[in-house]
Amino acid sequence: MNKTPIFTKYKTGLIVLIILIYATACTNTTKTNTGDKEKKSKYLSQPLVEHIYTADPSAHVFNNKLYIYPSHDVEAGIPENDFGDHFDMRDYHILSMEKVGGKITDHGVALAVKDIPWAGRQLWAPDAAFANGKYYLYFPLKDKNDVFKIGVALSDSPTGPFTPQPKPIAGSYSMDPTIFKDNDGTFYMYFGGIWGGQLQRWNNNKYNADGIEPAADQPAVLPKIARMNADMLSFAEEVKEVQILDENGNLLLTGDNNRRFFEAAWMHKYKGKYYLSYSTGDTHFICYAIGDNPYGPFKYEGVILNPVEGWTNHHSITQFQGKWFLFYHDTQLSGKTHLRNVKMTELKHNSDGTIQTINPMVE
Ligand code: FUB
Repeated sequence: MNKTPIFTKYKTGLIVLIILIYATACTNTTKTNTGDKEKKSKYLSQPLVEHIYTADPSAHVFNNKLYIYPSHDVEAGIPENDFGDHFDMRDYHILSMEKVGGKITDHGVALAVKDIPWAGRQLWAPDAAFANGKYYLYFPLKDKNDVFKIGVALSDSPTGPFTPQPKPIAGSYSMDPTIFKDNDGTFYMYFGGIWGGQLQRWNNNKYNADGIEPAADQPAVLPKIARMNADMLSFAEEVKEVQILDENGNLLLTGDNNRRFFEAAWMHKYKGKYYLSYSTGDTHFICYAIGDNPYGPFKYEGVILNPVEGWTNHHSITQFQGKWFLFYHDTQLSGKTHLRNVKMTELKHNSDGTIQTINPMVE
């Protein structure tokens, strides 16, 4: 009887099998890569950094370099609710870049909750300014009574570390501060946000823990403004409301969810006009309204950014190296509302001063 060893007997078959297994494995790898590529190509732009979660990008150019002041999202394990408890951020990291598309540097922890004397919890969307030879970081934070106030911290460097003032800015409340410098050198702070941002609790600058939004057919809660003192640490005037009007000159109503202010105010100036942009929150648009001075009134004009992946939509607009850019976030990396990633894309003004609407998804 022929005693050919089993390997020799089935040698050719085995080799063919091994080749087939290897080929299948390679095909699967290629498929995964193509899938990733396809997934990425759905988005208009890609996350600026991937090593940490970042959101609410406020961008500024200081000394010809672009600095982004974002929230630093973390997994706090807190269930999602309408108060935003799941956004339990503890510190800020500042990002910078020398040119569009270039290397992005994370400058590490610039300010942490544990170093803020009046801190309760939740470091939300910050903004920054340069004045008096110093950099000022403005941040919203709940105090020890769980009421949002706005704090300020100082540094000699745009990237910190920042030293917080012992108390919040007197007269400040709610969240999402943005600092705008007009051509005459005057700084203004816009702020406020409803629901978890607690703005509905404030009426005529007085706090009522039970305050709610007006009825749907009544004028909506409005964002707030205050001129800054030269020290950049205090308001120079009583906080005022910023009116946003419809095409007939009437205040936008609470029930006009596609257009009324929710949170994330930003101000930019273009050809002498003042552009107030903001998020509509539960309808997820970034829209804008135009006025003739920093206080408004502002007339609603349209949508800058359609809804992104994730519940929140939050942005800033800055000119850098001759072009205008929109900075925004979505949840491309995590698929989770509270773990976001910042992005940027070019923003274009039309010749009539309107802004071209941006779609964050390509398909
Ligand atoms: O990041 C926390 C909050 O989510 C911000 O303050 C809001 O504008 C929204 O983006």
